Amino acid sequence: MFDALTSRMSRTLAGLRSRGRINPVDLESTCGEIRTALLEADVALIVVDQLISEVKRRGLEAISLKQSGINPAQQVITIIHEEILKVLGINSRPLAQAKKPPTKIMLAGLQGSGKTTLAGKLALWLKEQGNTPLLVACDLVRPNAVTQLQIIGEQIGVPVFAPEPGNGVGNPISVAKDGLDHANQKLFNYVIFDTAGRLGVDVDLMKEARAIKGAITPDDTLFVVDAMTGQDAVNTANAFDSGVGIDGVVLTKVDGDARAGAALSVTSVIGKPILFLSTGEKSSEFEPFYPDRIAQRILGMGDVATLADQAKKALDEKSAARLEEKFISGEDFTFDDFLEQLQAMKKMGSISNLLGMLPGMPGAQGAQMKKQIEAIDDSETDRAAAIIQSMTPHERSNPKIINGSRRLRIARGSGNEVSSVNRLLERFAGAQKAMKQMKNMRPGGMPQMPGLGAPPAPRPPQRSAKKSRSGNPAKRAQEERG
Ligand SMILES: Nc1nc2c(ncn2[C@@H]2O[C@H](COP(=O)(O)OP(=O)(O)OP(=O)(O)O)[C@@H](O)[C@H]2O)c(=O)[nH]1
Ligand SMILES: [Mg+2]
Repeated sequence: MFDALTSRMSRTLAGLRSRGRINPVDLESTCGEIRTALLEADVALIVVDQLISEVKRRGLEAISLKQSGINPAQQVITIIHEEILKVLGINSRPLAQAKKPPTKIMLAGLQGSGKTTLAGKLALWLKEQGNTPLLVACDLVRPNAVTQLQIIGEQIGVPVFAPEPGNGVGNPISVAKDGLDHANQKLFNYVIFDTAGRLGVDVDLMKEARAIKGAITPDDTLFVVDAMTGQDAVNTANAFDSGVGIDGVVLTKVDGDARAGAALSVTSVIGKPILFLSTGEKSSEFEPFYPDRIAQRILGMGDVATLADQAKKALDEKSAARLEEKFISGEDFTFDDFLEQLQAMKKMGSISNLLGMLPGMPGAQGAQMKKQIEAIDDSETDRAAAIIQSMTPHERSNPKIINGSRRLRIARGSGNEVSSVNRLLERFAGAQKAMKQMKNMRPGGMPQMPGLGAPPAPRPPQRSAKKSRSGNPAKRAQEERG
């Protein structure tokens, strides 16, 4: 996510950090580098120019003031951070909540922007917080759109209101109204309306979306935009804002190699906040948008707060406490614990997404670490889980008994080669050893993020996670969580 931008920005900041003293010429060249980085990431020109002129103005002021005890280069870094935060954080706010439930949320956007996927993600996120969401299928244009939402609803365990054949077919407005009536009757506290998209902005699309909006009067109308759209994102957002009226923005597909800058400018150009990021195809790959965390990510400072949130969510408190107890009492780390960690990691999302949230490490060391982590692909996690699931409970808690014939049985049972089983056993032995060493190093201290603490992400992520926890972002995370 924002990879190219992040790496250029962190290089510029690293150069600045190494200086301490800077003069107006240095400031000028730093601003030039930032400007290029932002423009290459597709951030809208008007946004870039405004940001650069503010950084210059405030930077020059900081240089000329020469406050004793304050490092001017560091001050400029702070200014850059604040100015990026200003761009990302315009009118920042959480999702609307109606005084009188249900809260009505309408999704609008171009075809394929990720509305239906997002409807599911949003519903799951709300449900996990103890709400009772209802999904309403108002896309009657694309064949299968209703079925797609029904399948998603089934997967996440959220009811879907859809038109009965012959009832409301062809009329999304009456489906929306009926869906809302249903939510009122059955006391759902959130209703999410998925609407149809079109290839380009067109009159029919706007008319239909406006009519649905008029019928249900949403508390939040969210414009869903694909981060890969490029410069057109700003124009489309403008068209939807004047045609339908939007309250907030959701960026989807930010997991791609997208430069994403255009989408990031949307909020600045139309003055509406970004509320969520959609970061993958899985229902769990979704995050509320915290401008501060994203600004840190873009500047290569990592986003340990989001990482910690996801770890907490993935490894429920009970199992975390149980693991900690085991760890302290010196009990052996078993394959059952290992499996639980693997599953927690899976719930946290793909390795490459997690990677983007770790603070950047400069130079060759950072590049090497990144390569090692990337080598652990998600399919390997699935394979490891399948192998462990083919072991008997006795084998899982006593891995030492897994001899040659057992290895063969486990390999066959899980549809793998014996060599894969051998590799996993080796990795497991390494994890067990690492747990023992960690226990000796930090008596009574379970790593905060056990899901990341052991293989299949072997040692490098362990080190980096630890490093980042002691740094500023973690403190911030604690403060944010209260
Ligand atoms: N990688 C990635 N893919 C996504 C994301 N969100 C959605 N997709 C994929 O994008 C495609 C389109 O998603 P939909 O949710 O059907 O998009 P839509 O806006 O509802 O499309 P229409 O109903 O045709 O207007 C699907 O293949 C999704 O799996 C995301 O955050 N990351
Ligand atoms: Mg759809």
